[in-house]
Amino acid sequence: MTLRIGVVGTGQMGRYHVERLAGGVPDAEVVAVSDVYVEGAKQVAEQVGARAYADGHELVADDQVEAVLIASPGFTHEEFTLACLAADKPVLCEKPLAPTIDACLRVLEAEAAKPRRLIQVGFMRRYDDGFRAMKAAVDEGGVGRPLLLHCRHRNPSVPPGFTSDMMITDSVVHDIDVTRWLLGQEIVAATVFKARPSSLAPEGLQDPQMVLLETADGVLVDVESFVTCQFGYDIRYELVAEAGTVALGEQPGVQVRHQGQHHGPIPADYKERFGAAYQRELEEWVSGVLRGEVVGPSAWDGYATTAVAEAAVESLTKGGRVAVELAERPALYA
Ligand code: ISE
Repeated sequence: MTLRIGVVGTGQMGRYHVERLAGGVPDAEVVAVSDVYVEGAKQVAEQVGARAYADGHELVADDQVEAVLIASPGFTHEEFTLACLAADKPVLCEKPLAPTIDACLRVLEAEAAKPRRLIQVGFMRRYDDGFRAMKAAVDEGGVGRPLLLHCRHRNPSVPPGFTSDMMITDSVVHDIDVTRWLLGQEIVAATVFKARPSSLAPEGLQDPQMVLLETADGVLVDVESFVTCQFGYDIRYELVAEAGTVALGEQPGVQVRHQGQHHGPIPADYKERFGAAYQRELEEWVSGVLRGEVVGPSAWDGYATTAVAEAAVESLTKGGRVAVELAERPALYA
């Protein structure tokens, strides 16, 4: 059985997903793509033998499309997820679910009225072997109750136009989701501290930032977001618990010791570091939809992450600690 998929957005992430879906995800077929830059959509469509649309709503309405992957800009995610809900079509929406709390709540309200979940949000770290092993170690309980979580989220560089706010809404959102997923708790406050900006960062970019998150049970999480670190894509976590620690990424890849030196690889970017996670995310989404279920990160996870990100941006902008107050969790996401 094959799942016929439409991909909205043929920019960098959309093309990345189309290549994976068409090139190696079992039981997946890309039958349509869309982009407001329709020439770009046509190029991608021709490569995989799909139809091309300028309007994502026409793609969602296409009766050959059974499921949708949204990889268009974040400000369009609300309209396209709502269109998929109206058409009763399962949808994998790249993060963020939507850029604002209000937009996320509108999507939640629409999905909560459905008999089953249709939305999955693209928090792909949950599909990474390292993060899954980290969660297994925490859940096994041998190290005791978590107390602190140290996160290092470093990019070597960012594209032109990347803003200080985007360091949170585009980058730190992954650490916010991992924190909620790893610890099984909501985040109740965010405080952002500004370091001395790197002289190698674009003019005006507040880089690095330290984001301090507080969870409902009192675990403190510090996230270093440094998006112009130059040396590579460096993701490192250390969870500190009552009787031990669980660490990830301290020495990525194979370490070579030779002639009194040791060295190892550092990924160049997030696609290299999380390529296998993106692959598993797509494989598990497709197989789940073919079984009639959507079990990955939910619209609630997308909403809660956007709520924390909004609080962090407010702290970045105005200073101080900003509390996070979530709406009541609908039964659909119990
Ligand atoms: C990018 O969009 C990602 O999703 C990467 O995981 C993150 O590290 C990067 O900072 C974002 O720009």
